[in-house]
Amino acid sequence: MRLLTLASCAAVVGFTAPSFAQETLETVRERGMLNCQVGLPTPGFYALADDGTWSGLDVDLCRAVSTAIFGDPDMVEYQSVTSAVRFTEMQNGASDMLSRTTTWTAVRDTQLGLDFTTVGFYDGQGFLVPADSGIESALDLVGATVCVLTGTTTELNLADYSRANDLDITTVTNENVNVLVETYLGGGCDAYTNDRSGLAARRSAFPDPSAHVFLPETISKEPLGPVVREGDAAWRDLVTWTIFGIINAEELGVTSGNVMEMAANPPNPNIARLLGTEGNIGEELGLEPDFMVDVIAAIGNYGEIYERHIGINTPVGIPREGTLNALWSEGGIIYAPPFR
Ligand SMILES: N[C@@H](CCC(=O)N[C@@H](CS)C(=O)NCC(=O)O)C(=O)O
Repeated sequence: MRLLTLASCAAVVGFTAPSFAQETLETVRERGMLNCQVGLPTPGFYALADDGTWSGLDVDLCRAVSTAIFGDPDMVEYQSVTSAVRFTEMQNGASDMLSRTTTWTAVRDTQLGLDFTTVGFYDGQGFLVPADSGIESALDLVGATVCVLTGTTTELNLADYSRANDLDITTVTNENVNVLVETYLGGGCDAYTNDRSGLAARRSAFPDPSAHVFLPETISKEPLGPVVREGDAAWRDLVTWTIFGIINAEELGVTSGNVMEMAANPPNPNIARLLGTEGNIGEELGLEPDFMVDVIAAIGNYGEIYERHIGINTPVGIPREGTLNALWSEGGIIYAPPFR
């Protein structure tokens, strides 16, 4: 553990040298592409179609940033790598941002030369078991084998939970989520654990989703959100405020359908500032004054994004109402500071 810490510190010294500082936006503009890191294709969050098109909630955050910069959601090169190497690919400069169901933790934020922007989805770790297994609670997993992805918070939480509850769980690990899911479906472990959203996403692509059920326990907090390199405050602001813009848009009732009309004739000062007809927030971020008009027209507001990719009318089917991921004004904790 000590060695690992030292290694990551060395990486920080090596990779957060001033060469990356304060120049990400310039680099992205010169390249003409945003390098946005996602995971191995996962329904709802970063799904890959046969024609090579990416889509999903996390993908839409890449597309939103691309639109904010270029006025075009498609100026993105998607970099799909395993969870185990995701932070290295940020540290070495390969990716400009990471948007892939990544949990904000103290160690990741303080020891890797990276910065979390904000939370795009509040999650927690759960367990999936075969419906005919007879297992009804995570506390029934005494002496069980559990499939878990390498290099994740999932792995660490599972170890804590097993120890705290004397479960003596044996882990079956792999860094490739596809191999892991095949192992679980082939009976190679008694349960599969991940963020509950990740379990819902995977289950939606199982041959028979209804043959697998969630156990009732949620054993951790997993606030998921995009990550940037430390040392470029302007870039961090750009990514963060693009996401805050999408959340504010939902709260203010601005949608992809009405944004043009609202921009032409803003019904109130909050909407005028969000859409750049008042104030200079866009310019301060190095963007056009009306960058949020383009973003909302191309991607929609937070609610539209959620319902399009993971909402109850999609195969992933994660309810929003009554959960942490509802807007704060509707009983959840999705909340963005104001555009002013
Ligand atoms: N949130 C955890 C787990 C991330 C994770 O495992 N994500 C799921 C999807 S929600 C997955 O299958 N990822 C595939 C991949 O990253 O390649 C973390 O940050 O360590």
